[in-house]
Amino acid sequence: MPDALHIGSGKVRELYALDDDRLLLVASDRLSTYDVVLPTEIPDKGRVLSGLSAYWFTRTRGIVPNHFLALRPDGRSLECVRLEMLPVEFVVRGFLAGSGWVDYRATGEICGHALPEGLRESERLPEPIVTPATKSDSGHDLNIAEAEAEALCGAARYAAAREAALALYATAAARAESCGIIVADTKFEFGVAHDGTVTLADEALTPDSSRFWPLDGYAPGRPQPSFDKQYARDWCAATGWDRTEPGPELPPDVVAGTRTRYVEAFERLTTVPFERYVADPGSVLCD
Ligand code: Q0Z
Repeated sequence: MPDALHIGSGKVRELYALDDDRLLLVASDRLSTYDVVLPTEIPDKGRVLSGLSAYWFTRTRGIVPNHFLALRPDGRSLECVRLEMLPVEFVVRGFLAGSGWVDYRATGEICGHALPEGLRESERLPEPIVTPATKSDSGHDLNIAEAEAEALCGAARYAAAREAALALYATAAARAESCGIIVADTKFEFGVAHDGTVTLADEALTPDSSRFWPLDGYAPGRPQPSFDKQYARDWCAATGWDRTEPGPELPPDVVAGTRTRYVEAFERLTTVPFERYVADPGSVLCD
């Protein structure tokens, strides 16, 4: 990236400054499971995630403004508006999974949302809820109460982001379900533009920022397989790996199976053949 200054690294993404007002988000082909980045890459994973994010950004502009400016010809880099980020992640949960299930089993609620008794693991919630989280020092997400998130963001900004998150989830989850994919939960990040507008940022509605489950075979009362990562995760678990660094190298068939599932999610959601996207990344955009 000769023309850009590297300003941050995520587990599987890199962030560059293009100038004072614009950033470049680059999605690598790295895969993280059980919080460990595996030594083997999944070819095209970064393109799948960038293409999906760009697809959702152009289709949800009418719900909330977002930071997306352009998709680069490599299909894995997004130019975006530099914002002042809100210090809170907006997790929307439509189903009971992950830390939501853990908290519900322990306390009967999630982030202060009282829920009916007797819900089963992976069950659809009566209605989607927002469960804000902050990044703890260890790098893990820490669920917080909505009142706490409101204090961290400011009440007006919190309300705007919260409403946008719920509306985005409703639109995207309905679309995904019609494509055979359950969006069990998803994480949004928002920032504030120069003029004060609360703006959707980061990646949106990708398999890395969401829990995607196959609708086919969905049954509450047990954990659901991840639409995209399950092959790799199952294979890692079967090796007896203790989930500490370094993770195991994936064999070629597991790499290929995992890639196929990422590409399948992309094609089901966007209806764009992945090969067309590679040749012309603009094919996922609208307007
Ligand atoms: C996103 C992250 C990544 C490491 C900062 N539009 C924006 N304006 C200002 N800041 C950000 C954004 Cl998206 C921003 N992150 C998350 C992404 C690598 C960290 F690719 N951090």
